[in-house]
Amino acid sequence: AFTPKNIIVTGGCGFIGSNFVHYVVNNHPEVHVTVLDALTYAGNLDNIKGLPEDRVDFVHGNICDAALLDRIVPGHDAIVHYAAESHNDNSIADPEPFLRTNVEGTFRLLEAVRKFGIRYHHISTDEVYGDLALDDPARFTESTPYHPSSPYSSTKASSDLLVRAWTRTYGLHTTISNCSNNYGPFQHVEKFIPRQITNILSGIRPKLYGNGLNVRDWIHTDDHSSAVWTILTKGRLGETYLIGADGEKNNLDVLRLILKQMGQPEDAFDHVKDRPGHDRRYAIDSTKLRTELGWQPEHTNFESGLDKTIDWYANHQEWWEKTKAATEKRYKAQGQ
Ligand code: NAD
Ligand code: TDX
Repeated sequence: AFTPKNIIVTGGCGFIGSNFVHYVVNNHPEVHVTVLDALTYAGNLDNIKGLPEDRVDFVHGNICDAALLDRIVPGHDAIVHYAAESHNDNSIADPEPFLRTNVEGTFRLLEAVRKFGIRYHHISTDEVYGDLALDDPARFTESTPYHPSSPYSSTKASSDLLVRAWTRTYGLHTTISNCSNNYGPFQHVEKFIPRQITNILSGIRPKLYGNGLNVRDWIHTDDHSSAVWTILTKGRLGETYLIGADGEKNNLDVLRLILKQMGQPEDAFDHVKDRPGHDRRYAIDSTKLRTELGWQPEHTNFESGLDKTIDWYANHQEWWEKTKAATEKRYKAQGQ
């Protein structure tokens, strides 16, 4: 097994990256974390506030900055790469930053990994596989062909392919994980679940795209973190692992659950314009990760996980209200 002591977490001030930093601090006392984050609209330093100063350093910078990487990478034994432009709707409105951060940024990190010879774990998404029909019994596996639909998912697919090519050509020590939809604390209010919760808390009706029958495979972000840690330390080099917790649900059912848990009538929402190219269904088969590395999800009760997430947003109004109005303004301009 690989025993990292000093890791760089890119995007550690975003949703999933900051949850991973908390996870490492809480579960692996021997590890020091350097967070590298550009603090875009999606990054928030408060997400890692209060963590012990001797365990976590913060570097404010861009993963596309090769000179910065040359300065900070030496002395670390691994990079766990979360930083990305992550929102499909934004990628449809303005794809360019997705090319920069997701493709060029990954390229810069791979070049630094090549130069300094350290371990690299690449965080990716199930969206690289495109979508499945609602009535298809199939789920994605590590051998499903790449077939991305959106500007976002095509740049994530591109970055995965760079990792594979750099691994084969230059012999880099890498692993890749492709995870399904995450939920939990610190998720930006542009995303489906936090948007609807904070809409209700703000007196705005929730907004459902299209007929709401699209299926997402939900996993709690803490289970994503434990899976990434397992792959980083025990994964076979050069391999890809799919991460999922058998959490398929359609958007309408998730929204009805949010409404119910927040004491609203089940029809108290608006149907709005559908997302162009909207993927129908994602579903992950995580057999490889479970059988080869012995990983299991712990937070598999979606109703209780959702309940805690609703409480978190209700108790952290000051965390989200700064970005709420601007986010809703952007959606309104798109008819969503
Ligand atoms: P997020 O948008 O919440 O956070 C992204 C973070 O990256 C922010 O802190 C931002 O400031 C930082 N960042 C963006 N561009 C940067 C740059 N050029 N240089 C340095 N930092 C930069 O994203 P998230 O939802 O936490 O997703 C994290 C990763 O997980 C992404 O790679 C995403 O593709 C992947 N992923 C997300 C999900 C999901 O459900 N959200 C599922 C599977 C995979
Ligand atoms: O207001 C909304 N109404 C709505 O019906 C929003 C914001 C979304 N939706 C739908 C679209 C999707 O079918 O809800 C579903 C989930 O939407 P998002 O939260 O935008 O997530 P998704 O597009 O599925 O992508 C997410 O999971 C995979 C992350 O944002 C990606 O970063 C990750 O790769």
